[in-house]
Amino acid sequence: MAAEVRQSFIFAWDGYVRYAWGHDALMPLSRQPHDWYAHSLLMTPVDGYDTMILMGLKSQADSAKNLILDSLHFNYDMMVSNFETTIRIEGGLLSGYELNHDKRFLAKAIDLATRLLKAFHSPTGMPYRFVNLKTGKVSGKISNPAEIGSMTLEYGTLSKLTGNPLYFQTAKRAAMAIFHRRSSIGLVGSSINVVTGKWVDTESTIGSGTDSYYEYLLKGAILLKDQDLQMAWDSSIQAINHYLADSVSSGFWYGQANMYSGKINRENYGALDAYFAAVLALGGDRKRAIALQESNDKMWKLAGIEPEVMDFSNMKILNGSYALRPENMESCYYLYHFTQNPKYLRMAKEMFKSLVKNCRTNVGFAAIQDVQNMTPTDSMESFFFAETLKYAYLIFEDPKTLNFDQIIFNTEAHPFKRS
Ligand code: DMJ
Repeated sequence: MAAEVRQSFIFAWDGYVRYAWGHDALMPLSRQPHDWYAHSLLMTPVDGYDTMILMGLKSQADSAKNLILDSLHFNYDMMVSNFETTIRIEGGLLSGYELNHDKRFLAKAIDLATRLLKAFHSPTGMPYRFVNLKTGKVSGKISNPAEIGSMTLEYGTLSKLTGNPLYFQTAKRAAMAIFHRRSSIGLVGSSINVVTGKWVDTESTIGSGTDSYYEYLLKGAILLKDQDLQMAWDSSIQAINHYLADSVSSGFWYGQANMYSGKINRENYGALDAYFAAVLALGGDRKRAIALQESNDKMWKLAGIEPEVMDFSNMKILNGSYALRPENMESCYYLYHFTQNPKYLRMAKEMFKSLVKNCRTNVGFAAIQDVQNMTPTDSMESFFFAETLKYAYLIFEDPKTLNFDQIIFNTEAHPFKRS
């Protein structure tokens, strides 16, 4: 299975090389390149580089490295997403540096971080959503916990590597600004104004828009041995399990509740939420992690591939798209690591086989518009290279390939050293 996953990576990367070289991504149906902004930030090579190293793909890794070092520049007058650029590009450069030791990766990571830090210049310390890489101009004052609180791993690592504490302090202040605005029952909302610090949407969720905020409280506490992040995680997980956990006839899930009353108002769950089994396992709650992974598996099998959103009270699909997301595979990997139960190998195998069957095109892998009829759509996100194929590979490969206990993955599956 590991060889099969590796072969799929080579196949998808060859498609990128042939039709989208130098661009952010390949559109796998039209065979056209896709860029997020006016200038490419090399999303696919930067995101995929550490997966190539872990898979032992030397020639691919060498050519991706040369492309990155020659052509990745940041002095562009363009607005970029602070969150996406941090988790994909900053994260990829830092893990690339830690694996490859070429100082030019670190120099690029410092250059990028210096530009992105301007996003944090708000009255609350919470970053605006967008920042101009050249001018430092910002926009997007209505943001969410994930986009605000998911930078401690990248900036903590950068502070460690450079000896400059400013990066970590800035990222931690933003994450703690969310935590300090939790309600009296310990929940956070899903949308907030970074200028006033007032909540705009008071629905609480572990899912889209909040997901990596929680993930980074726990992982930040572990990677950076930070007691404030540990305290914030300990307090948050209690509230999450008290108010958002929902056991119904279809299984154990997490729903959405009002952050002030704790009353469940929606029972939605989807591909993004599946990360939480991994986080529970990493946090030592094996019982809930196992139960949630059973639900994740059920969700995957509902239509043959998991949907973006479903209602777990009646198991009806509400949004049938599948963006080649990694979270379910990621949780399989964590559960297998912690339990060594071969059932997670079988789960992952089934997921990977159905992904190949339904998403493989002539030049790569395509997202699905609706898993209820498996119509493909013209997108192959860089996280497919960074995360989905990496987790799938690591489940089946010799665990010595990457010592789990010595690293922490950022939310884009870039491993950072725990030293
Ligand atoms: C990735 O960019 C990251 O995992 C992020 O935290 C959530 N969305 C995608 C993958 O689904």
